[in-house]
Amino acid sequence: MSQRTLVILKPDAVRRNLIGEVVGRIERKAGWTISALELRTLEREVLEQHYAEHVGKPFYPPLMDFMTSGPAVVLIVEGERVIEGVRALAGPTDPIAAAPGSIRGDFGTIVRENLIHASDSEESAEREIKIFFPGAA
Ligand code: RTP
Ligand code: MG
Repeated sequence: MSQRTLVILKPDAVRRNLIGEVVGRIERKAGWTISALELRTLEREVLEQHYAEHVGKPFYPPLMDFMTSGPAVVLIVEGERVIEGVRALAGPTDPIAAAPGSIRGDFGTIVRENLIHASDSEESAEREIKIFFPGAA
């Protein structure tokens, strides 16, 4: 089942020069294609839409500060079961709980600075793609 997903390499991944490492892992999966890719400093208004479900949570204000702290890389990736697949490559939210071999497990230690976002469902993917790439409907 071909799908599309919205992926963000968070500002920690860009600061630590891990763009190639992370994009490389995605590219090496058979049959997946990057159909959009942009380096950009995310605006608060855009992130407020993206993280609407987390408004009011204690981690929301520091998350917004972190996500606007420098450039990020935003991508659309397409391919077979790519939604579940990129989340499997990323590993669980907490990098210490993430297995070595996963992106978060290999490179992260801090829950907030966990390197990557990937849509968690088809509905989320379509919603998030519209937020970050309004022209890619
Ligand atoms: P994501 O949406 O980024 O793929 O991550 P997720 O589903 O694994 O995690 P979620 O619960 O949706 O949280 C979104 C992002 O907020 C930061 N976070 N900080 N307790 C904390 O300090 C905390 N909890 C979450 C992380 O950057 C997480 O990816
Ligand atoms: Mg999430």
